[in-house]
Amino acid sequence: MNPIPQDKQQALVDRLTQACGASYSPEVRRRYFITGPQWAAAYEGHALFHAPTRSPITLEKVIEEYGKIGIPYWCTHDTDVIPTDDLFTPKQDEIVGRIKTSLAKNGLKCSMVTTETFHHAVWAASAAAESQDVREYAARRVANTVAIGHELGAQYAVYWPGSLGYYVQGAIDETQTLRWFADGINAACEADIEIAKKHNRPTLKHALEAKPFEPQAEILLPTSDAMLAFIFSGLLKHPDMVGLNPEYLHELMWGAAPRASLARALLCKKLFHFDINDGYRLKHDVDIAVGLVNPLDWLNVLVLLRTYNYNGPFNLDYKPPRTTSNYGVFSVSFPTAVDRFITLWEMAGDVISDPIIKEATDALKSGGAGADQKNVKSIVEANKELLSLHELIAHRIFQILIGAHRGRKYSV
Ligand code: GCO
Ligand code: MN
Ligand code: MN
Repeated sequence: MNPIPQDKQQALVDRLTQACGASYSPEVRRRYFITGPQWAAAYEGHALFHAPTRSPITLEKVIEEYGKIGIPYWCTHDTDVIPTDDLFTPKQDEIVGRIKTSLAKNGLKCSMVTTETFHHAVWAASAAAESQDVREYAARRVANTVAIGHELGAQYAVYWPGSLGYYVQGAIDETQTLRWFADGINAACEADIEIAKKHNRPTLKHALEAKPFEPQAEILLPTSDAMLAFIFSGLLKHPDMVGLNPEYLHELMWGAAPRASLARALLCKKLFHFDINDGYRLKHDVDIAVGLVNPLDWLNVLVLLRTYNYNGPFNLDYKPPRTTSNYGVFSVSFPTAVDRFITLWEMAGDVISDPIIKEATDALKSGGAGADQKNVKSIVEANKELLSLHELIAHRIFQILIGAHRGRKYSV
């Protein structure tokens, strides 16, 4: 094998990406409510045990490349684009101005803004820390993010309270910390009501995001279900403004069926926003791109969301692997993630309209004939043969996933 010269490597990656085929045009991609985070494209490959493998890129570059791919919406943490020390200063306005120009130039819209409350030293004891100074600063920060959101035309604000928890038990009172956290969300909603009035815009949808394991050792709101309980706890002044931003992998991480988590959020009318990615159960937050680990599960998730007309954003919250280059982030990572999502979304439509699945599902709902309701044995007998349809439906969904429903099989 001949080593590949460095100046020929991008061309090779491009040729093989092209050879994969089955990609969608930017126009087609723009029909979906797909959002691209600043932090995902700008992720440099660093982690606790990992040095960066990619070089820094500007917000202008991210927005421009998303535009070329056909990702119609962009979202950001406040400090992804505005250094912490520049917040609340004229530099902030200057940067927000640059974002506006860049979005307009590349035909993108800002969908969502989120406050970084996990990275900076000020959040060492979380945004709901004992210190009133920290909590007041947190309230100013979320209000500032809401203001930036309105300025940029966003519809959503997301909160990932990753540092709401502890390493050692006993030092904090969980009930008190959760009350303080509620004060922060209340401050964001109250600020939103005022700012929205000034801008003559609807208020934002405020979406809480749970992650079970990191970065604290113990997390106070580890799952979407915990957050539902929090929303309905009576601590929030505007519970109608607050919902969820579940992340596929965060539900999978603790061992849940993400589809069932989403179903519970849908039932409560709290599925506002959805972070899409992939990974493994009971591992750390590997943030792999959608469909690369669990495509069958993903197909089923999208069947649920299509069935119940979810119309919020699908946010590409994943981390391009450290082995992908700066060039690869936009030539391979993002376009292929978007295309897998679109394919799975359209396949979910195939599942919903599949005549075999439809007939089997209807038959199951009709139930078997002739049961004597007072006789348990008779109820079992009446439904016994029908129930084999459960497994047949699962097989049919697999067939749709791999194209076997269109006659794909191997000649052996
Ligand atoms: C993660 C989290 C974050 C949040 C983001 C939004 O995987 O670490 O999901 O990426 O989505 O902080 O607030
Ligand atoms: Mn996320
Ligand atoms: Mn994650």
